Amino acid sequence: FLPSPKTAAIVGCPFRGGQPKLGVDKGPIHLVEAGLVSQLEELGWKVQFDGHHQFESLAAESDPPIGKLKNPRLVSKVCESVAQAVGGHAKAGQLPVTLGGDHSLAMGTISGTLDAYPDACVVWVDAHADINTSETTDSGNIHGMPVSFLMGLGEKYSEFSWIKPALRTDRIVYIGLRDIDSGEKRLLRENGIKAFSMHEVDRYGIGRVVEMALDHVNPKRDRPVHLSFDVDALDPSVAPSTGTPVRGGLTFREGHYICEAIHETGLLVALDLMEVNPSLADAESVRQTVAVGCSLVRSALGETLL
Ligand code: Z70
Ligand code: MN
Ligand code: MN
Ligand code: MN
Repeated sequence: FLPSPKTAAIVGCPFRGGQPKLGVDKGPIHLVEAGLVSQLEELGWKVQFDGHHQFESLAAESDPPIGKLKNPRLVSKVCESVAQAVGGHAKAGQLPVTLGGDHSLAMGTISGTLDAYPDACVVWVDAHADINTSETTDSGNIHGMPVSFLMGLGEKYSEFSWIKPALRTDRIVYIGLRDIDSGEKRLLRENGIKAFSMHEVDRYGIGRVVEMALDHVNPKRDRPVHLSFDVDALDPSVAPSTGTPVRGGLTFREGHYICEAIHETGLLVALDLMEVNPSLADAESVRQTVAVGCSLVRSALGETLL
């Protein structure tokens, strides 16, 4: 799908409004400062990076909760601007690499991808399903809800009316789940959404899981793929600096294998790397998490072991 020379556009999104913890807005800055741009250039990519996006001007004067939704106007406006950025890069034939920031940003990134590639499918790698609706959420944190907004599940709010419910329930597949709220389990079941939890990773191994995941969303291997990778999919021993670490996660190799296998399809058109929080855990854990983040992006963009 991408013309040569292959160009990646780094979309740095220092944003934390979809959840309460400080520091996740610093994730993209650390990933770029660790040398991500030159690492991708060494893989042969042209890399466009015109600085991190600035969202301050989008802050609403007052942003009280709407129902249970926290920071709704800010999250909506930020995601709308991210959708414009990602969609614009994708339509220009570039591969947007969005660095978060919290995972509410995926409302923007996936909207942008589907605007440029309406038949795209999504591989969502995460400990969490992020499919709560405004009705099912306990936390009110919108980073736990982007998938439901993209699908048009749950109550509609005029503040989010820019979002087209463009994501079909059969065009997303999850890998790595292990911390799902009961309302989310029901939404997954009732909508027939395919998910490979850590149980399936244990049972089948990551190789067969990725193959089955792609068989579900992309049986003929002809649809563009958007990979949305929440770093908390990895085990906390591998990626400790994230807001909601959950034990029993993907190993270093399992995480990288997913990225490598999706690169091998030749179908990747957009990538998100989300929820790196350099304010959580000690300096060595931060260094390790940022390094793993860069390494996952390199794998998705073609770095091989041999
Ligand atoms: C919970 C919620 C979540 C990330 C936490 C947690 C969601 N299901 N996502 N950390 N990355 O609040 O809706
Ligand atoms: Mn840009
Ligand atoms: Mn997530
Ligand atoms: Mn998560």
